[in-house]
Amino acid sequence: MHATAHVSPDEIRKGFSRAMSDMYREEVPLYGALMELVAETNTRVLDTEPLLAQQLQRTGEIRRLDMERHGAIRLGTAAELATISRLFAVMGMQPVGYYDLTPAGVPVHSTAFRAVHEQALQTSPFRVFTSLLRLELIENPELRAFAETALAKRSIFTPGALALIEQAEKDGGLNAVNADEFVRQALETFRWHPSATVTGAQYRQLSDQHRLIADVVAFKGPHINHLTPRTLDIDQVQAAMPGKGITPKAVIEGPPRRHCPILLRQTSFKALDEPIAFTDAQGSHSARFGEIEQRGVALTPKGRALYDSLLNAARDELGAFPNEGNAARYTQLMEHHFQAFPDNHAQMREQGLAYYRYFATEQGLAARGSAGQPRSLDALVAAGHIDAEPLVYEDFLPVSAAGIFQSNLGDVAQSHYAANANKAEFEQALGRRTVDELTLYGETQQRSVDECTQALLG
Ligand code: OOG
Ligand code: NI
Repeated sequence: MHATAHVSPDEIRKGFSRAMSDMYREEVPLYGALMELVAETNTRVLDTEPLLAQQLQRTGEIRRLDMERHGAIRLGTAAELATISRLFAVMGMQPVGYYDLTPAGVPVHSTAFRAVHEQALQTSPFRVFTSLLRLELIENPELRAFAETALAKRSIFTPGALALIEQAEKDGGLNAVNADEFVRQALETFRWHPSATVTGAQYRQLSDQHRLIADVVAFKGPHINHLTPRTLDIDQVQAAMPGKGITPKAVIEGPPRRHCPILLRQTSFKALDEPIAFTDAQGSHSARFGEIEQRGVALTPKGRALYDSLLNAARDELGAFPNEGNAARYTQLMEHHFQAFPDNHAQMREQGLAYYRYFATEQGLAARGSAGQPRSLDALVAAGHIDAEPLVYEDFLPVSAAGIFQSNLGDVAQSHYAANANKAEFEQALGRRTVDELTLYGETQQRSVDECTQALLG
């Protein structure tokens, strides 16, 4: 290999994801316990559900399952967001989707940085839910000015990281030595700092305005606040958590339990208060938490509209935010309303509710060129010449994210903001457009159709 050959961005992301997981496991021992629980559960599920194991084998997901995780950070300024976008680009991650969290009383809007091609996702599916604080939503002008000044003073990237980002942009990549150094330098941005940049009184003022504002403004950098492994059965993990000394939130976010999982189900647990040295006193802050997720098939616009309407109907009928007191009723209402969502892949596919990946079968390949070979996709699927496998959802859900934020910020003294989506402003801060996730799913599905056509009819 040539000495200056570039490491693929996918390999850099894979290395970074591993380094981040190691750092977080060291910082938050409960994360290690959760990882073990998820690994045990996944092994058991694969042993007892051969059809699921076969499906994950077919799509390749079985090989990425162990390394599959997402994290989350919260940034303070447009400049921070623009630079993190460049940092993630070195690892082949692009900002996908736009999420407005203001309806849930959280003063941020967000995107998810992730790989966008199925092959790149296969190498490393690592994603980071990235939020930008909306300082304009701080009502008190003095506090807003204080927050702006505090954020203007900090620099969340090491000089080494900034230099390597520039080098990667200039040269179109990084060699092996620089890629390793990049991972080390980039990791520093996500590290936890047990000391704050403000006084105890200033922290309280920020926190009284909103816990999230204190979490962003009072610290040197955007510490990673959770790292979430992917489980194949979230109900099993949720039930086993108390036995490991972990108390999960009352309800699992997302769709109800189904035979054929759709989108994303998530549950989280509150992290402990951690000691913080303010500039003038000792105190504490709770920011870091644990979360698990189960991923299902990605939905088309039609499927997503049905999901949103059923979720809204269940929540309207509940008449309150889901909590410990109404959790059982919420589950019941969700199961009831979601009866209107077909729970088998053949129907979901035929009704155009979900995305699929198509694979030519042995039988199909053997019949290639024969007289009776069907020509249309549906006929080839019906004849067993092509398998349709669910295309996994790679993104997040705004209502679920709001539930995760809220359970970890504490429900006390929640602020209320008018729904306030402003994608244009977010993209202005980001310095580029966000990628539309539905386009990505459509493209992956189409590529798989093209491959089948090539293999069977080409
Ligand atoms: C992000 C919360 C959202 C998810 O998985 O939906 C999230 C945060 O608390 O910063 O991580
Ligand atoms: Ni999360």
